[in-house]
Amino acid sequence: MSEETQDKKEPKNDYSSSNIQILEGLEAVRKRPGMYIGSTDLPGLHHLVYEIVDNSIDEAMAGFCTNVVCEILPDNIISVTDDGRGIPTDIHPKAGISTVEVVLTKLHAGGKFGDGAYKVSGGLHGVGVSVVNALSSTLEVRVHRDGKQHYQKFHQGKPAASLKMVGKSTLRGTNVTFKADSEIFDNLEYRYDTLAARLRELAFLNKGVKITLRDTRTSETREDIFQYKGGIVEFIKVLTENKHSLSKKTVHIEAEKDDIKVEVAMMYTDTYSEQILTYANAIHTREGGTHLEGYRAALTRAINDYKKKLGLDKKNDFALTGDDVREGLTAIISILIPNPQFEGQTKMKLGNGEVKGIVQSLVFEGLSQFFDENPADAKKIIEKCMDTARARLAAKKAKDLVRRKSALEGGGLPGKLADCTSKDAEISELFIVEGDSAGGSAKQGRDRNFQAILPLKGKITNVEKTKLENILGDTEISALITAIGCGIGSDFDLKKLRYHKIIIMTDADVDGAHIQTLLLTFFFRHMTPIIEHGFLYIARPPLYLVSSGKSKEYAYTDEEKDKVVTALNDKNYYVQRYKGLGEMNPVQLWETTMIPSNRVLMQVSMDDMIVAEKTFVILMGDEVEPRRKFIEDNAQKVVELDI
Ligand code: 1YM
Repeated sequence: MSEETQDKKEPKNDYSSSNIQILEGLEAVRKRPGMYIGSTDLPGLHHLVYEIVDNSIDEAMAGFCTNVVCEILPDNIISVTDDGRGIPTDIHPKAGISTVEVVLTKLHAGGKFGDGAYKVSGGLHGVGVSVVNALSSTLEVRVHRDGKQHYQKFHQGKPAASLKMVGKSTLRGTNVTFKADSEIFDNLEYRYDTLAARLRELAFLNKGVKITLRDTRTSETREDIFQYKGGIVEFIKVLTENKHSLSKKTVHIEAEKDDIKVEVAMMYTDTYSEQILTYANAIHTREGGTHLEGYRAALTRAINDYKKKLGLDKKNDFALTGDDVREGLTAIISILIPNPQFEGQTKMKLGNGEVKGIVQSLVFEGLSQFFDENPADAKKIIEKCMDTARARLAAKKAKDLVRRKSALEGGGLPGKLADCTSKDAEISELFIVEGDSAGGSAKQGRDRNFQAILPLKGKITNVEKTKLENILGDTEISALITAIGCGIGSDFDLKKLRYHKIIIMTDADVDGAHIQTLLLTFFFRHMTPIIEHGFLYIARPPLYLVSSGKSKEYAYTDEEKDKVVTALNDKNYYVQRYKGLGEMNPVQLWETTMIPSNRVLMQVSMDDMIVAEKTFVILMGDEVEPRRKFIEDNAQKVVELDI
């Protein structure tokens, strides 16, 4: 190792106030908050917390901080504390105010910009704490540094007074406490699980850093501590927990080239899906990008090369494709790059062109080395990939060409689909209805201008246990794929989506719940973007009809039914419990479950990909014990479905 690289690894306090560039004021942020934090709904609100936490994580990555505590206090006040160096308190030579005030009031102020170092974590847009300050009704900062404690308070981003020394301190670090401004955000109610998912992810990506999340909004304090000494290798362990791993060892590659740091951890399991999570500067690049491209290319090449090396090429004369080498793969790719460029529809795709080649060569070297050093594991991996390839080739031969045309290439629409007249996807809705009889009612009851009905007969294939090629053999699933219009697998194209609301409508009984889960598993595994974009919904048909004399009222929950009955104040009432959709006539189904002005729809979301992935593996995979435990733990929540 050269002197120079050693120098870089050693944490060094090289801060000098004059490094900070001052850009513009904060008025712009309050005028157009969406430009800076994406939105002013819940994701935007949570983004404020991530911006502050990112500062602490940057400090941890620089080697000066090991503890980050994030608290949700009563009244939805957020407090973030770290044990880093503390934001510098001296007077900034150019601005004539304290550096703390510069950091909190000037856009893009920060020693890390423009000086060649990484902005290691960075948020959705990496906008900085001044944006949080601008969008907070009050924000307080406390800095413990050089034996002193400093304090400053702000309102809507403007200092109430200048930074003051308020006492001595034996501590070191920064605390920021803020309340988001209700003039900007409609809803200030933070979701614990949303914050927990992101903080846990940050803890995996920044190995060793201890991140505590605490919620004291209610008398029952909730707390989680996230700390992973093994970093993304531990992340892989968690992701593959309920699956059968193919090898003992997790592949782990860590390397650097041209100032770009690349870390990869990966493991094969005997499942049929792939799960590759990619990050650039700790931002989850959901749409992939150049790092993913480089990784994929390296993986295919390294595996084919090693197959050749084992002499397996002569016997089986076929090359493994990208799909062959990714089946059953769980992988995390995390890169650090000085100037990340985010592109794509949601700015979640890494665009830096130079990254592809760098990731490709580093991963290729790392993988080849792993195979050489772990020949037993390597052999298992190659054999698994060759099995996949054989299955693919066999399926290809056997595949019914006609079905392929209709399911994959968008031929005619399925016969049992009652399509809507509108061709405008934005207003069109597809109801996936359990059973032909309910399907019939839905067809009669619907508004055919914008509502399409697809009845499903019985249960669809459990896709968790089935290869894609075989899934297409399920006529119900291929009708669904054709109706939706986007194709599937590598052909999937969201632009071809025919309905912006896809609504699952099943009976409120055990079978209905099962069909719902099978459908959710299918969408999660094979049409993830539909869920990510919020196009998937679950209809909530009423559970009861309470009638008394001429009055009829529907109730969607037990509590609602009790309320209705109490409100009636009449002994002569009758409660009908709907067991299935089929018990409702077309008008009732329309009035209660389909008419937009009256119906209850639950939007399917996946805040936490990791929890979602795990839940589907547990519910639909082949391990019985975790499923039993899950159902036991969650029985309370599904009791309503089981009557
Ligand atoms: C709860 C939020 O902001 N911690 C934090 C911020 C900084 C430092 C340490 C820091 C950085 C540097 C030098 C440097 C920041 N400093 C700046 C700036 N926690 C939180 N902890 N000394 C201290 O990067 O060189 C911006 S952030 F610009 F002043 F250096």
